[in-house]
Amino acid sequence: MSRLITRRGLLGATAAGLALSGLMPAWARSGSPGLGPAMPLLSGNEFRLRVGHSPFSLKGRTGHAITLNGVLPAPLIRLREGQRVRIHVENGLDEDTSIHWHGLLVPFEMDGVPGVSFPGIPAGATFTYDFSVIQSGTYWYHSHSGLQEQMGHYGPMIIDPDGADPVEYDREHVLVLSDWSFMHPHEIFTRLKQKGGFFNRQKQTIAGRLRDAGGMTQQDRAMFAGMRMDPTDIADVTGAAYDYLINGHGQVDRWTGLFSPGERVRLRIINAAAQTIFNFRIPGLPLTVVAADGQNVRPVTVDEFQIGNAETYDIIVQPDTDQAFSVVAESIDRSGMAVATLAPRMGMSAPVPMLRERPLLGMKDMGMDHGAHGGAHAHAASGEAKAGHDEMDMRDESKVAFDPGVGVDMISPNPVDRTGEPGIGLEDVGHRVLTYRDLVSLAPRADRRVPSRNIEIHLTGNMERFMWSIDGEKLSERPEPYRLARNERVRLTLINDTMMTHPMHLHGHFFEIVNGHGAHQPFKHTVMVLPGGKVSLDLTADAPGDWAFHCHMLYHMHAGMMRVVTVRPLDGGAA
Ligand SMILES: [Cu+2]
Repeated sequence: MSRLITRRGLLGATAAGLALSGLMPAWARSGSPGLGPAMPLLSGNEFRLRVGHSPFSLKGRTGHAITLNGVLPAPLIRLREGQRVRIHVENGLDEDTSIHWHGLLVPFEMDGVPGVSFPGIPAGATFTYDFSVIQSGTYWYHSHSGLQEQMGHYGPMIIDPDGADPVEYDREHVLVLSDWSFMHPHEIFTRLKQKGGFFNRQKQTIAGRLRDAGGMTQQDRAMFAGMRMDPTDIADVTGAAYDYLINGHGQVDRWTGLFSPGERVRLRIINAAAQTIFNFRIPGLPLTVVAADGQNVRPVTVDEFQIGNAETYDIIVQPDTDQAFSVVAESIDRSGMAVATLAPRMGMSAPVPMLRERPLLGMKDMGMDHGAHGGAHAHAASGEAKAGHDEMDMRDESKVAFDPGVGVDMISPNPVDRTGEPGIGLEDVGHRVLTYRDLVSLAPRADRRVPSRNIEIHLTGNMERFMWSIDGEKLSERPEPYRLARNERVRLTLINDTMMTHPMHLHGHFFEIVNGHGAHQPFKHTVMVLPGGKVSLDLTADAPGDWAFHCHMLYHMHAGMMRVVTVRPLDGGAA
């Protein structure tokens, strides 16, 4: 404890009070009044972060965490648009570490990806990140070394706008969603390599499939069996291995955010999970989305949204009654959930909904388009949509420009744009669910050029062998980088040739999701590509350097689902 006090004392925080709360940063402690001037955080032009080992306790059990300044999640960093910041990161581990500032537009040498943009921070060394802050919004930061992120190496970052904030609010909270396991991440990875579906305890047995009256047709079942796939393979690490956290708290030791009835409360929601996509809702409260990935959007009100790894949403809720509400972040496969409480006072609680019925994958997730009402999912599949499955080639090599090896078990025969869909399992939940097509940028973009070319990029894998790649090649095979000319306007079309949702992240840039909103296409740093689907992204390659482009599922990235995007020349203007 004395070490914690000393360290925090150096940071200028109110040391004694904090030390008693152990591993939680003050903003994440159970019972937060919200972010305010008195809340300890890291801000200003210069501060330190120390990466180290800490114990982490949950449900009476203690595990081993990798933390920054001794807390999980890591300290809240709050900066202001237009400022410059120097952040000294000291590596107290006995292995390399790094920090990547997720969504921040920084010179590539400050981006923090070992082997791509800098060498990493060796054990015992200190690296100073030094950059100007040229944007505002809700972001986060995390390790880009090995599997450290899974063990707690992640934290939130807020950048206040230089001018007026278009979003009005009376109070704000940060909600960091994450997944925690007492199993070491290397062991999780080993198990996944042994069998892709290792953690799927929801597998349908053959008997169960036959009994499942609302389930799949005979042909659907044959398709899945033929491809050695399981329609319940929605997530590869599940509640069997995970506890799901909000601000470092599990379901039992629940985090509470306070409000006064009638206030406009801004919630800054960050999915910092290693391998979990969440469905987020607050039963009883409409959610007005005002920003996505830190970028302001026209307010849109929904009842639920799916949030992929590394995405952030800012929402406004306005509870006007003297009651508590449950904040629910359900894992996409519904094997578990994180729960927090919004309440006027401490000690209040609200009912927590049951986990909903698990979703099943269907033919559309295999990249088969059945038209507008073709029974996209096994739930809804009916006899009408089955003709022709048997003849469908699920691995037609003529559809791709690369040589698909053993690492590619499927090539989507007919991938469709799924940006108008709410995400796996949310098609029929009976209330409003956000889709990417609902996102409209508040400000129009400056670059009105039409993309001069389209780069087609296939997200590929072999689910059973837990092999993941891009265009059939793993990063370790040293594939050619994608080369963009500086200031080029280009379209990337991502095609998902797998049956999992991949949250794809490009460093150093915001791309726009091509969603029909013209100059107001939403800016994003991370986009979920639905199974068997495709999405087009427009991009102005205005950041020279070498940038990581990868799936933000930690174990997919670790398995090789990552590439380098090179923007040249480094000096001068247009190429
Ligand atoms: Cu992935």
